[in-house]
Amino acid sequence: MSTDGSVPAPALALSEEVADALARRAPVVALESTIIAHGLPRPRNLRVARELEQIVRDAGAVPATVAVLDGVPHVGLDKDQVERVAEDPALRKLGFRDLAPALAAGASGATTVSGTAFLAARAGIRVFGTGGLGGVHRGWTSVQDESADLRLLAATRITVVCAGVKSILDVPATLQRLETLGVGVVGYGTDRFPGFYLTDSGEPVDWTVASADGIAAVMAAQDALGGLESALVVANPVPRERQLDPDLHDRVLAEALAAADRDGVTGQAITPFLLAYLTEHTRGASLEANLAAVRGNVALAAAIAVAWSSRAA
Ligand code: PSU
Ligand code: MN
Repeated sequence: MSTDGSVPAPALALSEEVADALARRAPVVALESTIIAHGLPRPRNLRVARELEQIVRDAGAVPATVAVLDGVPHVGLDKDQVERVAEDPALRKLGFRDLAPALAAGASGATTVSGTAFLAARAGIRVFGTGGLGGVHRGWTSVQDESADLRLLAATRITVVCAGVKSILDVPATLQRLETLGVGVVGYGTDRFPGFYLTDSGEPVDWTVASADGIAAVMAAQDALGGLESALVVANPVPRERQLDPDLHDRVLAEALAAADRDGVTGQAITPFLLAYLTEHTRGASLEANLAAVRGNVALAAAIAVAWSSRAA
């Protein structure tokens, strides 16, 4: 503690290549770690973590996977650290509000969309690629479970590329909340809001943008307008030939929700529970659709980061 009683801001540990890229204003893409640690089955998750970083590199950008390790917030992980995130069963799930207690306790955890978006923006990263956002859970009127992702994106100037919100959620209610919170939503090459495992959630989206340059233009307009430091959600559908069969989706999701209810699964555990249930009971088909969505999102995030950095040049 300094003499005036204030505590110095905890330093973000940037990987060397991320620090270097940010200093050169070269393209950087933030990646979350919860999807690796809690959203995908082992050992596939480690291969996916590496593959996502490679997709970013192949597009000419630098990957910045975010996690908290031994009380230190990391933006950009080395090989061993990526391995630890994928393999350490003790890693917690850290949303934005969990960061301070985790830092103070010297704890380790994977960051959700809210935790990742916060730390990435702190580091000066503008583009983030993920799977599906958290949102309003079904049955909200009795449990009031709304992901902290929404509140954080209302207050953080970052562009999040996702395949919509996870279809395990109440999608129309989540879209309403994004509207209330002032979070911009654009469909990438579509006027339909994607449904994570599904190409179309059944809901429309008001704005359609057709290129990475077009997204960068929206980001520049956000900055020129000023005002609330809200995010931009780029909703990028999984290709139709890679989506989960919609009938299978609806049937197994209904079973999953009933199982969660029966087992009393709530709070932070519910999202990983439902994702794992779907993977098991679709014999891996939901996992393949999930991965196809994430790969596409990360590739698009990298293209946007490249377009954004060439605008700044
Ligand atoms: N998208 C995926 N898999 C995931 C998640 C998103 O494809 O595991 C994670 C994200 O980290 C998101 C979190 O922030 O689920 C939301 O959890 P909750 O509903 O507890 O806020
Ligand atoms: Mn929740």
